[in-house]
Amino acid sequence: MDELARAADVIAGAPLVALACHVTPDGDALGSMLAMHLLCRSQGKPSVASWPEPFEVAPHYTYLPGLDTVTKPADFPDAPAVMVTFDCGSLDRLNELAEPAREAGELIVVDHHATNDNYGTINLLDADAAASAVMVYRLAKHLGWPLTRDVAICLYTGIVTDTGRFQYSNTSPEVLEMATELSRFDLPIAGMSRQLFEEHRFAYLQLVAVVLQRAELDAERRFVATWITADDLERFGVELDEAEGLIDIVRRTAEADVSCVLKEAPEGTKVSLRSITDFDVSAIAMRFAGGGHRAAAGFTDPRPIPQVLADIRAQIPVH
Ligand SMILES: [Mn+2]
Repeated sequence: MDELARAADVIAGAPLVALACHVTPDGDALGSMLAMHLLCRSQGKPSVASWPEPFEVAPHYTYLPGLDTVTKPADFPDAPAVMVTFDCGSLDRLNELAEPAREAGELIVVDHHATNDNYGTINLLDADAAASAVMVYRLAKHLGWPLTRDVAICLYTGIVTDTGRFQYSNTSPEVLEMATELSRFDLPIAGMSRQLFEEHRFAYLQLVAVVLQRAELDAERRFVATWITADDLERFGVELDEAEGLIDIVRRTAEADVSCVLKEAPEGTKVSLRSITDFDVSAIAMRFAGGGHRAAAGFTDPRPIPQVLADIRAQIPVH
């Protein structure tokens, strides 16, 4: 039996399905997990859904259906019979929920990261899938579980965020056909787009001005980088996860092929990398115990920003 059929069998037979996604979840992590949570509920199947502390949702994602039914990580089952993880390339991205994952009877990994290390008992992986939400969509079809409008909102959020509004190279016929089907559920597309991609607090926009002003362009390497310190966040009254989309502004630099944003976080320096050529930024992220895709990757390093930036720069060849 293939992995999709095995996953569907295990989920269909589970008394309770414990769902989790990676720490500081993005639109695809939350969207794919909540879609499965709502699908379970629509089938009368008990499920819990959670992610590691900080147990918060970035302002872009607060409209997602199902957020009122999620479970704090402290209340997550210790040893679930069936657990499913979403958009999570390795166990360490689950922080405190990695322990229940290790203890789970069956661990189904639903993911599309090329760097996924196959940590499940069933690994539903497709590096060519545009989003983890695509994998959930396939799983729902295989289960024969009909979509609902709320499920469609969650799945659409996963694909529209991971394809950069259907603009990145992962925008395949499959994902566009999926969007077509989802759009039949009378989705609030304009409202979601505004909240996901357009809207920011004025304080954040002022922080962006400072951060762009200090950006460094290394013309020889075609590399652009900037950073946000804890002082910046305090000065402007901005939360770290509000700055998630900063890389999408920095990577617009015409003179750069590789772009980088570094953020000072309590656990160290959080790094986002993007590439618009064949240069594989996930290879850099892997050197620093991170992961991702060829075109988009990241990692966290305990050292301060200047040292981390110097090490990243050294990995990028001079043209
Ligand atoms: Mn994803």
